[in-house]
Amino acid sequence: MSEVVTYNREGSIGVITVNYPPVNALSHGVRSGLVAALEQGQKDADAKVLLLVCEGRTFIAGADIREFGKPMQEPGLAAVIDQYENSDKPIVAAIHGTALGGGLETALGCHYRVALSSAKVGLPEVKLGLLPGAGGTQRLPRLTGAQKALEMITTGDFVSAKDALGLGIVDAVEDGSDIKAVGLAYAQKVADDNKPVRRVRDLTDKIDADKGSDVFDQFRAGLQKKARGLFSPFKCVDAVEAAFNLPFDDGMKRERELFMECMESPQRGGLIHSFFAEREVSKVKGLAKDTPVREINKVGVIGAGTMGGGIAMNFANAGIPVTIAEVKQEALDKGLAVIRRNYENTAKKGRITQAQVEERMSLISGTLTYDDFSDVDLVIEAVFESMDLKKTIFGQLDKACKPGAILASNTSTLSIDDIAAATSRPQDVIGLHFFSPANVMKLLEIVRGEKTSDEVKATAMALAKKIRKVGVMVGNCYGFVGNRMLHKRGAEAMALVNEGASPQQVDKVLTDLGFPMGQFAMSDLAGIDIGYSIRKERRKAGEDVPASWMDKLAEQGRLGQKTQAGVYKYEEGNRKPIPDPQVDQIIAEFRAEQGITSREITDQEILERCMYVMINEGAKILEEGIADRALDIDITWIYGYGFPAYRGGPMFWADQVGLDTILASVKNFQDTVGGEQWKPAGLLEKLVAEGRQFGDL
Ligand code: 3H9
Repeated sequence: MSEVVTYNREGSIGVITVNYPPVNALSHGVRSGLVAALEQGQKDADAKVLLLVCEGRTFIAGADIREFGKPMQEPGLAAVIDQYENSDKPIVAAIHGTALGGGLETALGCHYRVALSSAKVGLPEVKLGLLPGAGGTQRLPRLTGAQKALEMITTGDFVSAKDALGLGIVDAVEDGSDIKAVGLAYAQKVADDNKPVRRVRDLTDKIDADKGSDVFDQFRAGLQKKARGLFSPFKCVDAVEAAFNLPFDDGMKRERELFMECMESPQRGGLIHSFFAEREVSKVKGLAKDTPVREINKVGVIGAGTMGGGIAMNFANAGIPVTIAEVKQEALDKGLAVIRRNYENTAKKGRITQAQVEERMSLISGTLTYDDFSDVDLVIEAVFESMDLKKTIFGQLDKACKPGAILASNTSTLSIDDIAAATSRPQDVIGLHFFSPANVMKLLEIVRGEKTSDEVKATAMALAKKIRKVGVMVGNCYGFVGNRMLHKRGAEAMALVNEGASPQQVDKVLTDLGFPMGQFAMSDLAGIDIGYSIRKERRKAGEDVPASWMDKLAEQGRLGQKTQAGVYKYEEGNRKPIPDPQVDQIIAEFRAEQGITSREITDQEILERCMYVMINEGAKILEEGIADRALDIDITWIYGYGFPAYRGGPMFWADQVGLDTILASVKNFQDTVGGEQWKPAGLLEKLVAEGRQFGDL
C-alpha cells in the first residue's frame, strides 16, 4: 500500500487516512492509495463502517495541480470516487480545513459527511480555468438544487461548514479540533444505527424540482457581464445543466468532455501559472525563511488624500490602530470623512455591518504633528511625488519615530535610496507601494533599498500577508517594476494619440485584451495630476520628456474622475468614462501646434506598441535584477493593474505570443518609431537566440 494513504481499524470502524502534505492533494500516489485502502477496508470483516479522514492542516484540497498537463496515470479520480460510492459498507468523510475541488468531490462520493465547524468546502476549479471534473457538477446539484450549485461552481467561492449543513452538502457539523475523534464518533453512530449506504448519484428530488426551469438561461445571461472574456464559467453551467437533462452516467460523460475542453484551453494554463506564481512571490530570493520579523502593532500614515486614506483602511481592516497625519485640520477632517463614507458604502452593500464600520473608524485617528508618531512601529508616507518634500518628511520622521520603527514611502517612482539618505537609519527605510484604490487592489510592491535590512524586508513581506495583500519584492529604480512598465505603455499610448488614434480606440484594444480599464480611463482614476507632476519632476531632473496633450488637460484643471473631467468626462456619482469632444479639440490643437498630420492607426499596431514596449521593458527589468523572476512581474501586473489572470501575466503572455515575434516587432518599431524604449533588451535577444522563454529562466 502507498504510504500516503493508510488503513487501520479502530473497533468496528475501518479508518482510511490520507497523509500527503501540505494539502493532501490527489496525486497519483494518493489516488492509488485510496483504492488500495478501500479494498483493504472492504475485505476487513470486522470493519462495519469506513471513515475517510486526513492528517495535517486540511482535508483533501483538490486534484494535484502540478500533475496537470502531464499524461494522466490511472486510476483517474472519477473512477476512484466511483469505487467509494459503490462500496457496500457505508463510508463517512470527516472534513477539516478545506475540502476543495476533487477533495469535495471525493467527500460527495462518500455516503455521509461530517465537518468541523471551522471547515470550509468549495469547488474552486473555475478559478483555475476548469470545472469540477470528478462528478462535482453532477453530485452537488443533487444535494443543493440548481441555483446554489451554479453559484458555487461558477464563482468557486468557499462555503462555511454551517452553510454547507444548511445546503445539505454535509450531514453534521461539530465544534472542536480533533477531526479523527469527530469522524470516529459519527462513524460509530452510523454503525450503531445500521444506517444504509446513501449514494448521492441516486438522489432525485432536487433534480426533479429544477428540471425545465429557466435558471440556466438566467445564469448564463448574468455571466455575460460577470465573467467577461472567461471560458470555463460557461462550461460549468453546461455541465451542471447536464445533471438535470441526462441520467447520472451520461451526465458524468458530458462533464468529462467539458472538463477536457477547459483543460485544453489556454486560459487554464494562464490561471494555473497565476496560482503558483502568487505563491512563489512570497519566497524572496536571498531572504532566509527564518529571518526575524518586527511586530507591527501601531501604524502612522502621512497624507489623508485618496492614497493615504486607502492605506489607512487596510490597517484598520486588519485590526491595527493607525494615525493619519496631515498639515491642515481641514484636509484631515475631509480625509477622515471620505474613509467613513467608504466604509458606510461597503456597509450599505451588506459586506460589513454598521458595528464593523464603527469598530474600524475607532481604530483610525488623526493628527497634525509627527510627535504623535513617537510610538508607531511603522510609518508610511503617502504625499505627492516630490523628492524635496519626501526628503524633508523623512528627516523629520527620523527624529520623531522611536529606534527600530520602519520608515516607508508609498512613492510610485522616486528612489528609495535617495529618500533613505535623508535619515540616519537607511536600514529601516523601505518602499511600500500601494495601488489605487489602496483599500481594494491586492498588490503591495515592496521596494528594497540598497541598505534596507533583511529584517525590514521580511517584516514588509509578513505585513503584506497580514493586511491581505500580495507582496512582491522588487529593486529600486525609476518606477520600480509596475510603474516603470506602465510609464512605457503610457508614453506609447500618448504617442499613438499624438499620431492619430483616439484615447477610446487605445483603451478598447486594452480592454479587449482583458484589462478592466484602458490606459486613459486608468489615468483618470489615478488623477491626471499624478502623471503631470511626475513628468514635471523628470523634466526638472533634466530628462527629455516630450510635451503632451495630457499636460494641457492638467493645466486646464481636468484632473480625472475627481473633477468629473479628464481624458473622458464623468456624470455625477458615476465612474463610466464618456468620450468628450472638448478633449478631441485639445488633442487636435496639440497636433496642430506640433505640426503632426494624423494618420489611421490599426488596433494591431496599438496592441503591439502598448504591450510589446512593456515586455521589452520587463526584459530589461529582469536583466537588471529589479525583478528576481518573470513571475514577480506577472503577479505585479495581475494584482496591481488588473492584467487578466487567465493570460498569466505579461511575461507569461509574451511566452505564448512567441518571443521571436515580439523581438521582430520591437526591432521594427526601433526603426520606425524610434526611442530608447524600442532598443531591444539584451535578455530578449538572448532568449530568442537560444530558443528559450521567460518561463525557462
Ligand atoms: C481539481 O480538483 C480538479 C478536479 O475537479 C477534477 C480532477 C479530474 N495541488 O495556498 P497555500 C500547494 S482542481 C498541488 O500557500 P493556504 C501550494 O502550491 C483543484 N499543490 O496555503 C503551496 O505549495 P508551496 C481544486 C497545491 O493555507 C502549498 O500547497 N483545488 C494544491 O494559504 C500551500 O498552499 C483548488 O483549486 C493543489 N491542489 O491555502 C485548491 N493546493 O508551499 C487550491 C495547494 O510549495 N488551493 N497546493 O508554495 C488553495 O486554494 C489553497 O492552497 C488552500 C490552502 C486553501 C488549500
